[in-house]
Amino acid sequence: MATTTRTGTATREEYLQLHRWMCMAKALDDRMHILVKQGRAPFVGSSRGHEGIQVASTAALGADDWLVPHYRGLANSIVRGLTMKEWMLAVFAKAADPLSAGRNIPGGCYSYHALKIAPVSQVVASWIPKAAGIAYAAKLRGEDSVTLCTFGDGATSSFSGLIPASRSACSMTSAPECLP
Ligand SMILES: Cc1ncc(C[n+]2csc(CCOP(=O)(O)OP(=O)(O)O)c2C)c(N)n1
Repeated sequence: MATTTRTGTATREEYLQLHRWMCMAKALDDRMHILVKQGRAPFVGSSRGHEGIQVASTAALGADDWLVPHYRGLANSIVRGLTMKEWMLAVFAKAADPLSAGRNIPGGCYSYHALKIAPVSQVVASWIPKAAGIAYAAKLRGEDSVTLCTFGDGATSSFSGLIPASRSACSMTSAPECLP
């Protein structure tokens, strides 16, 4: 769903949908914390407190755009179409898990090609050059798409070189990458 924050241009139903996505992410994240405390899930890369910005930024994408999210990007993925059931199939490492067929770190590392969610990594900032590459590939193919890449503030400092390199790659090539 492409939407906008300008007053009067989104419908009531669109605003409600944004709220539903935020509530869904919060509920799923809360459940992950419970499962980890119970020893039933090994890990949670919590998205707590990020729901608003993740939902708002991802809702502005269209179906042809790519998402290259932070490992805390559960709400980003929910807006792209990830369901609670699919997430839990990954958490419990089931073969039907569409993210990685039960083979990846649940709650941290995954990808979902059909939803245009590029592989998520725990290696801080490592996905930023990947996003620049996806954006550049789209430009070379003449596609009218953008790539949304998200990360934490820590990724902007100690591990960098990657961000300036990705930014200058995008500016030199005019690749349509969005680094919020
Ligand atoms: C290259 C690398 N160095 C160190 C770590 C260990 N580590 C995991 S999370 C994290 C903090 C990252 O901070 P930030 O980018 O702000 O994201 P946050 O998790 O706080 O949302 C660190 C240093 C890592 N995963 N990858």
